[in-house]
Amino acid sequence: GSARADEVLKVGSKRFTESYILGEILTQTAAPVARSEHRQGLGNTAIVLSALRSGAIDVYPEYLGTIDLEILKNTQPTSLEAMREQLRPLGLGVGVPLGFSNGYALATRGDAGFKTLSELARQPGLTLGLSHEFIGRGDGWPGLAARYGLPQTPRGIDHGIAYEALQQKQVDVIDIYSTDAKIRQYGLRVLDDDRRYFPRYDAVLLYRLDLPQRSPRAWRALQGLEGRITTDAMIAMNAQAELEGQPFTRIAHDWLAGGSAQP
Ligand code: PBE
Repeated sequence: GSARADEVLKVGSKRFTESYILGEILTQTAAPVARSEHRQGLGNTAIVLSALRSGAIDVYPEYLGTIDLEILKNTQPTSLEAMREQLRPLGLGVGVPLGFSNGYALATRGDAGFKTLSELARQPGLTLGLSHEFIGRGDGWPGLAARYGLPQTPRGIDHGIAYEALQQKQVDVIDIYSTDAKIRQYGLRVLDDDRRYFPRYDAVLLYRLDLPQRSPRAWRALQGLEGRITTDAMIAMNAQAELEGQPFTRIAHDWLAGGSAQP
């Protein structure tokens, strides 16, 4: 629109609903001060990360546990300061916590009859339908199965159809993202991580360290998002996309319009 021509911001996102919405929020936030564009739904973590490292994008929304255990391959939860040290040689920075977290968990239909991940170890006949990325990740299935002694062999399933497959009893357990709108919609039971396997997945910005100098006004605009998105607001935006079919651009626009009116 009326963007100033001298600054550029290339935003990326991963291929799931929330990432598209957050990518739009970043893009629209910088639009008054930069030529900002959104490279939407580029792929999984590895693909979006390589786009960031190559300079195809400047920034994307990521999650602390993902940076720690998947990107940096740490085997123990690491402090934010230590993650910064590890990211610096890659030319990357992490910051601007957005205000909510979106973690992994496993869930069943509401009437399945158990409450904890430990109980899954005694249910070898259950069918697990887990998203492809989760099955392969260091913070995903292999470590989870080891921690809880889970005997099942999971089936790979696209997260976009997981809730429907669970509802239709094609599978008995799925991995969920804690801000998914369909958890409540379908009345699912999110299993308690009683052995504390999963880390925190606070939403943050992962960015190229050259961005703040190269596009300072765009960067300042993005910094203004710190702490602004509550868990409830994120779930509501995910619901607008997944349950109401609203376009990501409008969801982001509406949140920015309402968000800036709030104290
Ligand atoms: N998630 C849930 C994260 C990890 C936990 C899908 C939001 C991600 O890496 O995208």
